[in-house]
Amino acid sequence: MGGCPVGGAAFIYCWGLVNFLCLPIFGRLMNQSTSTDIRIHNLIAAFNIDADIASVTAFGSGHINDTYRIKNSDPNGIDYLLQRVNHHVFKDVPILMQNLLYVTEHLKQKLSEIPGSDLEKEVITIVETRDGKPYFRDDDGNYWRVFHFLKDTRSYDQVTTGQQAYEGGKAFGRFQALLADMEPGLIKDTIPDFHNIESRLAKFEKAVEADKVGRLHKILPEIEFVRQRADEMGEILRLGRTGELPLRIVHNDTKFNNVLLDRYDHAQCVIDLDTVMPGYVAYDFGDSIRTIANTASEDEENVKLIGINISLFESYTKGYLKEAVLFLTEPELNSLLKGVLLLPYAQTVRFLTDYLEGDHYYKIHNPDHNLQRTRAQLTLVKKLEENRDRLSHIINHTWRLYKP
Ligand code: GN1
Ligand code: MG
Repeated sequence: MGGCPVGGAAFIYCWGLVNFLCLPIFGRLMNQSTSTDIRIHNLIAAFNIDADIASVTAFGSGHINDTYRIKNSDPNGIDYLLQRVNHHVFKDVPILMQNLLYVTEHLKQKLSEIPGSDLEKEVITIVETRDGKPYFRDDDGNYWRVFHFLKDTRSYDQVTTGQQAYEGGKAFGRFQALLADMEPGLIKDTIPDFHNIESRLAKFEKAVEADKVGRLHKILPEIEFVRQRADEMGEILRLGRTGELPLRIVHNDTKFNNVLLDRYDHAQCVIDLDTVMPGYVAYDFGDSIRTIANTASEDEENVKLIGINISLFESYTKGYLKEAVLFLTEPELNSLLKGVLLLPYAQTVRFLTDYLEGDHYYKIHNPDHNLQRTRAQLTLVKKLEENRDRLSHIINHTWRLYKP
C-alpha cells in the first residue's frame, strides 16, 4: 500500500473514492479514474505541494466549508488540509484570504518574540499556489485553499475535562491578546454584521413574514421565545455604540472544536480564522461557553439532556481571564455574561431563520435538523438564564484572582 506522487495513478484513485465512500482505498487502475479524479488531481497540482500522496479523505465537522485531509506517504513528511471555501457564505474569498494572511503573519510575528514558541505548530500555515496565490479558483468558480495539517493534535466537539476547558480558554484569550495591537483597518468584514443581533433579528422577521416554505405554523412557540428577548439581547451593540465597549479584532467562531489541543491536551493552535473580524470580546467568550458548558451537543434532540456544567464554565473562565487580564477593560469584563446569553440566542435566531428559509445556509443531516438545533440552543439559553447569578459570581471571583 504505497503512497502516490501527485500526478500518479494511485493518488488519482484515492480521490475518486473519497467522493463515493469518504474512505481512502488503494489499487484502482489508472484507466478507471473518473473525471472528478482528474479534476481534483489538477487542483492539488496547482498548489506548492511536493509530496507523495497516500490518500485524500473527508475531514472534520464544519457546517459551511468542505474539508479534506491529504495524507503524505512519508510519515515524517507534511500532511495537508484541502478546503473548498463556501463562496455563497463568504462572498469575497480574495479578501477573506488576504485577512488570513495578515492575521497569521501578525500571530507569527508576535509569537516569534516569545521564547519557546513554535510558529509552525501554534499558527496555521497557508500553502500558496504555484503562481503565488493563497487560493485557487477552479473552472466551476469554486475557491480552494490548502493549509499544513497539524499532526498529533485533536479537537473536540464536546469538552469532557476541566483541563480541556481551561486550555481552550487560554488559547482564545491568548489569541485575542496577540491580536490586540493589530491595526484594525487591515481586516475587512468577511460576513458583514455577522454577530449583529439587530440585523439577524430583522432578517428573521422577514423570513417569518415570507414563510417561504410553509413552516411557520410549526414554530410559533420558538418565535415567541425569540421576540420576548429581542430587546435585552441588543445590549452589547448599544454599549458598543456609546463607545463603552471597544471594537477589537476577535475570532467570532470560538466553538470549542476550533482550538487544537496537543496529545497532552495542552492548547496548541486556534483554527478556522475565516470570521476573524472586528467585534466584541464578549462574542468570543459567549460562543465558547455555548459549546463548552453545554452538557449535550449543539443539536441535541432530547432537550432534557441539556444543562450547564458549572465546573467546566469555571475552568474555561480561569484559562480565558488568565490571558485576557493583559488587555481587558472593566466594561468588557462586565459584558462577558451578556455574551454568554447572546451567542446561543443568536444561534437560535440563525438556525430558525435558516429553517424558515428552507435550509440553504447550514449543512443539514435530516429534514428538521435546523429546528432540532433551534430547540437545543433555545433550551441552552433558558438554562443559562437560570444560572445567571452563579456564572456572574464565577467571572467576578476569577477576575479578582488575577487582578486583586
Ligand atoms: C458555522 O462551519 P462551522 O461549524 O465552523 C458558523 C458559525 C456557527 C456554527 C454553528 C461562517 O461554523 O457561525 O456558530 O456553524 N459559521 C459561519 O455550529 O456561519
Ligand atoms: Mg467556522
